Amino acid sequence: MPTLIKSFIFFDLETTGLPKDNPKVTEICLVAVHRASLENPTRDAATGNLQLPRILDKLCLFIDPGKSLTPKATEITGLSNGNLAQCEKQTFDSRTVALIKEFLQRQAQPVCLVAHNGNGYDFPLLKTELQLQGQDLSGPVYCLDTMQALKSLDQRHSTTPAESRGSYTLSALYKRFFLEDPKDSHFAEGDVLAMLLVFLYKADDLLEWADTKSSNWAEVLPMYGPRLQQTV
Ligand code: DCM
Ligand code: MG
Repeated sequence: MPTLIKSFIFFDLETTGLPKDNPKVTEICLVAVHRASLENPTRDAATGNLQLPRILDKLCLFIDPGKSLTPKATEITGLSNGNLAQCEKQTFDSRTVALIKEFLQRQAQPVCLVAHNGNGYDFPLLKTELQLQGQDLSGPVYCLDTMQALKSLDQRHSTTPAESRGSYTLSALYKRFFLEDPKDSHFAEGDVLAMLLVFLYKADDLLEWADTKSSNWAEVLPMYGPRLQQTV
């Protein structure tokens, strides 16, 4: 069980496709927020609406995936092999790993990675990309899947099964809490900022969840291994 998490690294990956496609990353966005900003969220003076914290560190990178995007992935993300190549984006290489590791190490420790459906998608795929470079994150890094945590919290507070309350996709939760669609869905930064607002809406519960129930990055299994990598 972790000690008090100091920094929360909200992150999202856009990719070439679904897990069955052995996807590669096309875009990664990490937004680091100190615990203090989550404990004391700011609100718009006029409307009372939750605001994004003023102090956010961001690392957003576009990446040449080295394999074809599925038509669906291109449709929803607006990214293609063509536009990534035209902008001369680099592959997910050892320098990408170094940037991510430096970014994490810049934050107050310990850190917790936060991703929506992270256990099912983002954590295992990031693990695969790191392993393809023969690397891994160092130091204690915790993980929190906001989809799983919010489902379990609803379950804890009610006898109604979480599933019967409707969808737990990021856009469905955002709409439930803020009564409008999130901006820039399927853009990594858009998804991260929507997730951060969803987190802020349930911050007390989720902070406690992170401190007591987050899992350990070291235990994340890769989505697939180097031998299963397929290129274009
Ligand atoms: N994805 C997909 N088809 C979908 C949904 C997602 O191929 N119907 C892949 C491509 C996205 C990635 O998953 O870049 C991450 O999804 P999201 O944008 O929801 O974070
Ligand atoms: Mg996304």
